[in-house]
Amino acid sequence: MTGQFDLTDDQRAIQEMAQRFTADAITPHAGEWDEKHIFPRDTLKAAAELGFGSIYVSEESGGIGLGRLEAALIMEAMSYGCPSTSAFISIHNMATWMIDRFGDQAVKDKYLPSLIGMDRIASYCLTEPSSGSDAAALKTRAVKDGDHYVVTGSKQFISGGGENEVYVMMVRTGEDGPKGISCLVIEKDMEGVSFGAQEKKLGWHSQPTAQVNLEEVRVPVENLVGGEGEGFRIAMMGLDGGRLNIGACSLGGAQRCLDEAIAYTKDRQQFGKAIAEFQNTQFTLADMETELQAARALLYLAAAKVTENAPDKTRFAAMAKRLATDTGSSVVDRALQLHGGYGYLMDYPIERFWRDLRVHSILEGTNQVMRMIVGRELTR
Ligand code: FAD
Ligand code: 2MC
Repeated sequence: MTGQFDLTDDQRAIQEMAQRFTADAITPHAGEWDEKHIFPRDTLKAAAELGFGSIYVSEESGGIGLGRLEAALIMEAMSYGCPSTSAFISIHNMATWMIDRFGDQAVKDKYLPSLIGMDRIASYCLTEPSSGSDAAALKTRAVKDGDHYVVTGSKQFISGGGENEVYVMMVRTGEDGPKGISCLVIEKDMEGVSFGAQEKKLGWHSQPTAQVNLEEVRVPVENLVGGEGEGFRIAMMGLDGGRLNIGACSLGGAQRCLDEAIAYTKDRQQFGKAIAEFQNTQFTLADMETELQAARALLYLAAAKVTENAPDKTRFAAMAKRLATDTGSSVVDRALQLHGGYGYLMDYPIERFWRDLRVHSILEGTNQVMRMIVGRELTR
């Protein structure tokens, strides 16, 4: 019975590899990346050398062809050091997978080799200034002109905006609503592509976020991923996996803060004893551990469902993202409380995790949208 709920030897090996990479290449630097807003391009390249730029890209296309549970394990491990950097790698994986899964051979040949090695990095562009949660209302328009699309519009909050070379973008080629949306690969250097100023954010400081503007950008028709009108479904299928990864990033960050809180409360003395000896501390730690394990169990189950393409995969991914991100933030908040005033200082890592995890309840679909997906399916 327990075997069914345990990781396999291969999964443990992948997890350990990601944990080792994190301890060596991420954890020692994450505080500085946050404080100085450093985008660690060399570390991303090193992650790609382990296959982490193409985790669920097929082996046939040069990826490492793993499942979504393995991807979650890698994201969770890297978030133990830096949720912001881990989530950035997740977004690249989501966009790269969309090209591999839905693109024809020409678009795969054009982009996948450099994306797999993270020599070029991919952004995922769905959100617009006037369409966030209501993603199917997007307005960026692509009009066919011979063997090109001419694209005009604006994408808001794009992770990697201004830095990344490749933008996997949802654009309108047809009617209003989801059926008029297509998926196009647009390059940073194409004429008419420009970027807004870098956004100043509460967290996620190790990665850039900017508006992407398109002014009559001529994009070859061969850059279409999937057929015309299939872009919304492709975008949503990308997010089924992305949401698992964002949940996993919250789990990894929260686990780090739980471990920090255990060590701190065993060391810190008040009223003549370690604060870990107070029943309140032990009950708080017990709840943090229990809730984290419960969220992790749901997330791993949801990941297995996405790998298997189970009919209820989207609902499970939404439930897992909602629970893991809310639980993650709540665990980190309690870890901060257990550190007292020191938790509020940048001398300790907790406040960075508190800031980094906050956005996980908002992006890749707000947690209200996650409830909408689940509630709709339950009452359909
Ligand atoms: P809105 O949709 O305006 O929502 C505002 C509030 O209303 C929310 O609380 C929401 O839950 C609530 N709400 C809306 N509709 C409903 C409803 N029907 N029922 C109940 N409540 C509702 N997008 C990309 O495409 N690519 C990226 O790389 C990317 N990176 C991001 C990075 C950062 C740091 C941030 C902050 C955002 C990023 N986003 C990205 C955008 C993100 O996905 C959106 O912010 C998110 O989907 C919410 O959209 P919105 O901000 O327009 O909020
Ligand atoms: N897989 C496959 N198809 C899907 C799907 C999924 N997960 N979700 C929806 N579809 C299909 C759906 O079946 C329907 O097709 P059909 O009419 O043929 O049945 C079509 O897509 C339209 O779906 P809905 O009718 O559900 O569309 P609606 O407009 O009502 O809204 C909603 C769907 C709210 C779930 C979607 O707009 C959404 O997810 N909004 C949140 C936006 C979001 O997550 N943004 C994240 C941006 S990325 C980011 O933040 C990063 C940091 C990278």
